Amino acid sequence: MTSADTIVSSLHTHRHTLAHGTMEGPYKYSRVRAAERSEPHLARIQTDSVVEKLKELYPHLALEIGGSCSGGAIGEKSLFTKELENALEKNEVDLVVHSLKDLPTTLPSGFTIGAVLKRENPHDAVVLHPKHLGRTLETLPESSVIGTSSLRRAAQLKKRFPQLLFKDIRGNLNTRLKKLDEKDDYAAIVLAAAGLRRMGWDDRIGQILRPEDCMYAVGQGALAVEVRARDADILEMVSVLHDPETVLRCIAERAFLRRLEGGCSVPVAVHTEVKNSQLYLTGAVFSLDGSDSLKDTMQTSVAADDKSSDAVDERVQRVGVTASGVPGGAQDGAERLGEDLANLLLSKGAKEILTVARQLNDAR
Ligand code: DPM
Repeated sequence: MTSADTIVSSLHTHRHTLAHGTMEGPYKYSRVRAAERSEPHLARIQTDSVVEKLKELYPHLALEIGGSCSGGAIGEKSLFTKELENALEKNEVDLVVHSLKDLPTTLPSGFTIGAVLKRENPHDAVVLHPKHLGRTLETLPESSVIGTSSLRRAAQLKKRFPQLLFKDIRGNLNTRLKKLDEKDDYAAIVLAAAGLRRMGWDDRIGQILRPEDCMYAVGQGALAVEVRARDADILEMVSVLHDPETVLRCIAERAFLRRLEGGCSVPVAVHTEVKNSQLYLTGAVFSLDGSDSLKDTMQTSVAADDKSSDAVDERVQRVGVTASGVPGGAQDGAERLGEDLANLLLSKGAKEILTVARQLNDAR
C-alpha cells in the first residue's frame, strides 16, 4: 500500500521518540498482563506478537500472558469478546489483543482501543486446492466452488466471477485449510492475506485480490489492543504502538461503517489510502448477490501541520479508538470523512440495499 512516510514521521513527532529504544513504562504497574487467547490459534499468535513488541519497548516491565480464555472460532466473536472484556473489567488482565475488524464500531462503555498497530496487507487472498495450483479465480474451471462465509466477499465475487459458485465454509483458519485440502468440496477459499501471513501460510496464497475484484473489510489487517478506558497508565503504555497512518485510515473506515449501522456481517467494503497528506476513502455496499451496489470515494486533508489540530483533544475516543499522539484535528477529519461518505451513500439508497441484504441473510 502507499505509505506516506513524510506524514507518518511528522505525526510521530507528537509523542516521545522511540528511536532511541526503551521506555520506563507505566508507573503504577510493575506487572502487566495480556489476556491469554488459547483458541483460535491466530488470536494467540497475534497476542504473542504484541506482547513481544511491548517487551522490547519496556524491558523493565514484567509482561505476562495470563487469564486464560478459550473458545470462539470465527463467527463466535461477540461471545468471546465479552468474556475477555469481563476479565479486563475485573482487572484479571490489563490488555486484550484483537483483529481490529472483529471489534464493533461502538465498544461497551468502560473500554477503548488503546493501540492500532501498523496495518499489514489488508487485501483478501485466494487459497487454492492443491490440484488447482497455479490457477486464479479467472482461470478456475467453470462452476468451481469457492468457500467463504463472508457476505462481503461473496457479494463482490459473485458479481465479478459469475461462472463460479460460492458456498459457506466455517471454523477457524486451521479447520478451513483442512476442509479445503482433505476434501473435494472446494476448489479454493478466500481469506484475509494478513491472517494467512500471521499463521505462516504465505506460501498458500495463490492470488491477492485487487480492489476491482474485492474490496476489504473495515479494519482488516490491523491489530488492536483493547484496554480499560480509565486506565491512564496502560493507555499511555500501549499508545506507543499506534501507527498514525493506520489509525487515521481505520477511524475513517469505522466511522463509515458506524454511520451505515453495519456490523461484522453486512456486505460493506472499503479501501483507504494516504497520499500527499490526503486521506482517501472508498466505500461500498452490496446486495447479497452483488447485482446491486453503491460505491463512492471522498478525501480529506490529514496534514500534520494543520494549525487547527492543536486545539483538538487527541485523547477522546473516536469510533472506540483512543489515539493520543495522533493529531486530534486529523482524527476528527478522518471521522468526518467516514460519516460524510456514508451519508452520501445513504442519500443514494444504501439503507435499502443493506436492509434487504440483512433480511435475506437472516432468513437463510
Ligand atoms: C469479519 C469477517 C471475517 C472475520 C467478515 C468479512 C471473515 C469471516 C469468514 C468481520 N471477521 O471479512 O467480510 O470468512 O467467514 C477474521 C479473520 C481475521 C480477522 C479471518 C479472515 C484475520 C485478518 C485480520 C474473521 N477476523 O478474514 O480471513 O486481522 O484482518
